[in-house]
Amino acid sequence: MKKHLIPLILASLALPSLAKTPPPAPCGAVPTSQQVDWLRMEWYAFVHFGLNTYTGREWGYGDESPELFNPSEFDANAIAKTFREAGMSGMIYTAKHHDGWCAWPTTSTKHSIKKSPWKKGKGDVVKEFAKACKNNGIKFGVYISPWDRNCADYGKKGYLRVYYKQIQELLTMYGPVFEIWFDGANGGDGYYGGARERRSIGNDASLYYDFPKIVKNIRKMQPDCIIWGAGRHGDVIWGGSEKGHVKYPCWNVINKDTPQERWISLEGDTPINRAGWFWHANQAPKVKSPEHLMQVYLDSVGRGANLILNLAPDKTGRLDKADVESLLTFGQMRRRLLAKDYALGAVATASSVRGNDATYGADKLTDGDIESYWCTNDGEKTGSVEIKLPSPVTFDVVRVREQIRLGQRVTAFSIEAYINGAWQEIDGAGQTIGHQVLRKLNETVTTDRVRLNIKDSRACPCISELSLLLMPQAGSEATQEYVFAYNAEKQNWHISPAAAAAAFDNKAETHWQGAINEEIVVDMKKVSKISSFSYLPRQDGSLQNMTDSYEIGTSVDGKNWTTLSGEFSNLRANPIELTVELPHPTEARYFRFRPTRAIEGNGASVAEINVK
Ligand code: FUL
Repeated sequence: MKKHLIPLILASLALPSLAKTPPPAPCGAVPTSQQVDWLRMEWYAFVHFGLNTYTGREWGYGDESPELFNPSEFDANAIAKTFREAGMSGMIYTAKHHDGWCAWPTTSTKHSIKKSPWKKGKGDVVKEFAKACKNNGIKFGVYISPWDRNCADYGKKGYLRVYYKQIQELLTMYGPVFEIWFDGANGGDGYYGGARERRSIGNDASLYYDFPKIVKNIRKMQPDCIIWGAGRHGDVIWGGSEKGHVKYPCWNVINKDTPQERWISLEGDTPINRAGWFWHANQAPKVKSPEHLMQVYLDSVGRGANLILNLAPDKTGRLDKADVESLLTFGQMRRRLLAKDYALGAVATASSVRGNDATYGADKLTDGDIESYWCTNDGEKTGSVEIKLPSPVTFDVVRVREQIRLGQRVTAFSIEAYINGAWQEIDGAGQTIGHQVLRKLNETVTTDRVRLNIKDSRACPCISELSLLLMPQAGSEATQEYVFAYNAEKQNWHISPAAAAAAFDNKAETHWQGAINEEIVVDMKKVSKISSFSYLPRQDGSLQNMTDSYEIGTSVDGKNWTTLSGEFSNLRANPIELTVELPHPTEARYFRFRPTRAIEGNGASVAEINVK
């Protein structure tokens, strides 16, 4: 019998062995034991490393030469060790990104590492990472892009054989894979074996790839592997933004409150560096600060989801120093946050205990055991627990956990503290709990009495832990959201049309709004050598008229132009500043920028353009 097919039996694992009163029936969908184990992993690394590392692109077109991949210092063990030191529980490697190049010696395509000079074509990055993870005691997972801009058969039936083969190789050649990632980006322009055209697979990617079949096969090959995406046929879905945050309230179920309700958890994903998922030249100033990472952690793991944080090796194969520094500092902050639970062992009393049975007593909240839980009688959807400490403690984060093996139940809760002789609400906005919530308070609280109020629940609440934690002091301020890759001296430039000045004002929050194909022409007033452009898309959260394809021209005299065109990749999910390297440094006094396509709508927009 397959483990993931018997959630009811799993739920019964939560049945306390000596209980006189039976536990409550599961409420709605319950997670498989694999999903529970996965949620306990909390956070792990993403590693984007492939041909894009060498081209500076976020999405390869599919025509890049495999010859580009030749890291001189790649050391998978050093990378896995860094992740372990940071406290991460695993890593997922982009074995194949949208450009179709395979980082293992696959038999499915010629577009692979076999054609790369690294280790004379005998290298295997997947193998090295899998081994390094094992040696360092962290789990290994793979990302394998369904979209393949290299394969001539992409969009046709033939590609599916290639793709299924690739999945099979990754899941049978490298030992246990804890998570397999099926990116949602699909179809569009590409090389496609030389056709250089736009291909679409229709609105429902599941129909083309046949995700139900893929999921079935994965269960056979690796029953414990968590499946990300796969058109919601898997175990986990995207958190909804590439900033790493998941929305709150955070339900780990889809089709909630219907007979089709199914447990699917969320994963927040984000790169540690604002430059993008792959490594980019001079990205150090764009690293997110440890304090910023802590906020992302609170907004993902602290909402009952997991966090996957990307670190991109550079052209040599090493992690970027600034990225590692921030990662390790955040890792220490997280360790210190979780190191001491001030509520542990506290005396606890509840408004009501299921069947007056000590098995479900209030003290289960403070016993440090994630499986035991306090629970009320069937039909009692509200209730409270007060904890009393021997002496006052100071905290500013409250962690609450539900016994999710019995389903996700709570919909509203609040926390109170007894301060100066009266109960005061210190958090009145709690909604869902799930595996865990980390509720950061506005200020520190010192008290010896805390109360958790369950204000509403889908069924009698089953709470396994209430912890009081203290956030370590931040070393520096959270970094500002936008740091430009570089700043050109723009004050003397003549910009036409004049309204386009908003794209040259050094302000990320303003943008020029124009039409597709409407040209912005800039006279920089003197001739200089230009080697790259950077483009920041509108930052107000709207995709309307967001330019994602361009033509750029440079000129010495304003009459004769050299032009270059291309796409700005992945802006729908991650609207960050992207740079365009010119083929070689070029003398120019004038440049022009022509938006040629928008993600949505018929207009164009630009928040900022810089040249270097
Ligand atoms: C996205 C991709 O298109 C990005 O390139 C990146 O791999 C990210 C994790 O997922 O959808």
